[in-house]
Amino acid sequence: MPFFKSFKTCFLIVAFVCLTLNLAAQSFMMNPYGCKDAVLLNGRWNAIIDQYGRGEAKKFFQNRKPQKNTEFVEYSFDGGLRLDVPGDFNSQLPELKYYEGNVWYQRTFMAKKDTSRRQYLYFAGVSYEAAVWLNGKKVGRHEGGFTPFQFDVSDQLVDGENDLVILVNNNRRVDGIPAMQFDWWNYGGILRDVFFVDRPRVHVHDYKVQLKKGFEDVIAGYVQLEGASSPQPVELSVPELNIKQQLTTDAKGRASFEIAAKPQLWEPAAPRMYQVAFTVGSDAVSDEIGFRSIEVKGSDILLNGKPVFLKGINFHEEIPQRMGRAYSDADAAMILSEVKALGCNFIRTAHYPQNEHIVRVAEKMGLMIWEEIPLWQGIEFSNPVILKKAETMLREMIYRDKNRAGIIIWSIANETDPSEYRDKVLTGLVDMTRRLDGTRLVGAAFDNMTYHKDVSTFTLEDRLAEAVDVVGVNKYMGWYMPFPVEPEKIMWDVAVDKPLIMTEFGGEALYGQHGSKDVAHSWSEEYQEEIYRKNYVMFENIPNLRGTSPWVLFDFRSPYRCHQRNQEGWNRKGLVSDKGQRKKAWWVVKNFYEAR
Ligand code: GCB
Repeated sequence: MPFFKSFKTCFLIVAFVCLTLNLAAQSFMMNPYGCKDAVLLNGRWNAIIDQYGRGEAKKFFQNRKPQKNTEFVEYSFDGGLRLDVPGDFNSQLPELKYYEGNVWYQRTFMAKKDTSRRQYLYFAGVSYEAAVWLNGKKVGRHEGGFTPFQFDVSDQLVDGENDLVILVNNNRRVDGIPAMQFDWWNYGGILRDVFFVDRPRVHVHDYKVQLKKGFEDVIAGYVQLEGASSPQPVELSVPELNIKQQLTTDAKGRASFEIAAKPQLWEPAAPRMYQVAFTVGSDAVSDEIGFRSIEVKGSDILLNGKPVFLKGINFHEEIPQRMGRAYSDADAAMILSEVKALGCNFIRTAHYPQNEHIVRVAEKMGLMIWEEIPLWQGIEFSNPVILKKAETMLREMIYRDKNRAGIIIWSIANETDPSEYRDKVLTGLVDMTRRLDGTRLVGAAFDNMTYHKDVSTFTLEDRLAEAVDVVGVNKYMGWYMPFPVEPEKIMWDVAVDKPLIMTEFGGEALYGQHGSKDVAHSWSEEYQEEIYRKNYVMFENIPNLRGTSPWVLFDFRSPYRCHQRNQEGWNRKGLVSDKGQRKKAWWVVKNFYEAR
């Protein structure tokens, strides 16, 4: 059929174009935070709101100024809106609160043109799509709001003042990840740090330093140089372990190593970290790295060979009091101090890779981490573009955080419905995760359990559950599903040969609202408190329960939540209100964790 043929051809072309465009963002450097040649470009940037998306046709990226008397230019970055970077744009102006669309950002920065070096622009996270121009020339684009990307701009850079323009678009899209609907605010903008990095031509691009799988006394990994066309000497040092190792890279700039060492192992009670540095010529990058092992044995999770119960909590990358995205060390400290106060040793950074400040501060506080890509409900798995995008996001997440001892579980999805396409995509992602990093566990969160009334038992039939190491279960007993019988009578027969983590449970309450513990629509602290009490009773009947992670730490903003009196655009399942007040249920959770 000619139509089919041309449709197919057309589809292939579109897929190819999408792919090549995405490749414009190169593999990003490991850890600009530890690189002495990285300069932050954070601050107040000029901005233009481009609601109808006319800026590309009008060439905003040229940032032109009129050159003669007869000329005018119908846009200007100067003298108008200014936005903070990092930071979402929605929380910076009342009229941008609900905005989804194009925003142009512009700033200048000074640089020295030096062809003996390489210069990069590194973006820690822009939501959802970014296109970048330097001095009027396009350097590339990137899709996906929660992982870094970078461009080598050595060729476009000029001596002196450089003009940088970014087009950010946060429209939701059917073939996006996440897609058209999700239960959190669609914050757009340059959400995370931006760096200009000016490094020697030969420099450290990537490295991995972790315990060798199966050994607690061997540190293994690799270093990958950029710009090396012949073998190079690289020094690896870990002073507190008396390691000073001279490595020699191969013709491709790579050196692998295995070093006998006896590091004190990282664990929640003593999150020991070591200074690690790689030096090649005048280039150096340093990191703080912890060493630990994580594995599954039967239904147990073993941390450093010992069974561990994950006392967790979920949260979004949001500062509720500021009604905006979290982006700094100070934000991380605010969120995570509340996590620690609750008695947790585990967090689930729902539902996407959160910024590196959060991951690193959590790790230093001794928190184990479940990190997830934003494959959240409603994904069009039959669209082949989805697989490519998901693979890219997964690769970028694992790549960025592979040195973090705190990360123990890579999660590939949250609440997806089984289907031929979904099973194929997600089991493929499980395999890919294991190929990319065989040292951590693979998980996913499921909400498709079946309740069998006759035997008061939950089961789960899902091929994906068979594929993962750890099964996460989201079940809102007492909220979306009333308890059918007393909680102590409900049995769980879900993936019993594996560890099960109750990755989400809870219910909504408006802080300060009091009412009956038996009436859901009282939205009261008492009802929420009772939900937790009952769930903890039910949990006694989950033989393979190895962790719990209530939904959620703070009330968070969400367009899903339209109850004008009790929600007002907030998901009220927080144990803590948007103003930072602890609800009654907070204490029930705390007591549960203290007793463990
Ligand atoms: C879920 C989702 C989470 C929602 C939550 C809720 O199952 O995973 O993203 O926010 O339920 O509050 O309904």
